[in-house]
Amino acid sequence: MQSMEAPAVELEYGAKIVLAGPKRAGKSAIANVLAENDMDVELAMPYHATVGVRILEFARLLDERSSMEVQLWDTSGDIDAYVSAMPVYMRDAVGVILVLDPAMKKTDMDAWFTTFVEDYMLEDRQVLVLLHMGPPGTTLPSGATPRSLLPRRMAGLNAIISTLESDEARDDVQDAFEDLLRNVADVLDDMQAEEESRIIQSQQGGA
Ligand SMILES: Nc1nc2c(ncn2[C@@H]2O[C@H](COP(=O)(O)OP(=O)(O)OP(=O)(O)O)[C@@H](O)[C@H]2O)c(=O)[nH]1
Ligand SMILES: [Mg+2]
Repeated sequence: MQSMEAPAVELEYGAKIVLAGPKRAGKSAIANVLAENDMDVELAMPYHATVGVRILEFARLLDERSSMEVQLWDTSGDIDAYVSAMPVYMRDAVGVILVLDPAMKKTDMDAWFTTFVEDYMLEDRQVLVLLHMGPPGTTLPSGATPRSLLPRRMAGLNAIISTLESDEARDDVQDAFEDLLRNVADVLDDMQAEEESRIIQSQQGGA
């Protein structure tokens, strides 16, 4: 049956977003939640290391007039095994979700940031950090915040302490993801505006 009031989406963005972080960090579990966009994802699944990369495609509404076709690249945390494939994973990526263990050393967090953000010259607003607690039992120092857990140069990034254990916790992950997508849409707008002004300048230069 056709709805009389189909939402009038005027703007459709497309974006490649890469999920990166160590083995067993929870990337694939998070990817499943984001792609399904519902609460019924099976969590108690046995761990299966991702081989290479798994690509999930889905659409998300950003606001009442724009939507985004998301291509989510759920990469293997075994970066030593796939080091030669990394440029392919990152090519044309406009957003990165770093899934890190909040208990890992700050220097290790920093290395993930270098490899997936700095080396590809992404801006802070193109990054979301999930300090992922994963299964129950993980404990953090009392009063820990993303700011206190992250190394200094990552302290200004959008970051949350995440788990998929409750509806509320999953909602927080979804909200943070949607904030990332809106930031990515802004970046795509800026890139297009730059491209347009470059074309205008080159036309004026050629006149
Ligand atoms: N209970 C529970 N289990 C989780 C949560 N997040 C991840 N897991 C489980 O932790 C294990 C590892 O998670 P994965 O998502 O497979 O880890 P990954 O980062 O994709 O690992 P690689 O593919 O090897 O890089 C899996 O068994 C998940 O089901 C969570 O919030 N709660
Ligand atoms: Mg995986």
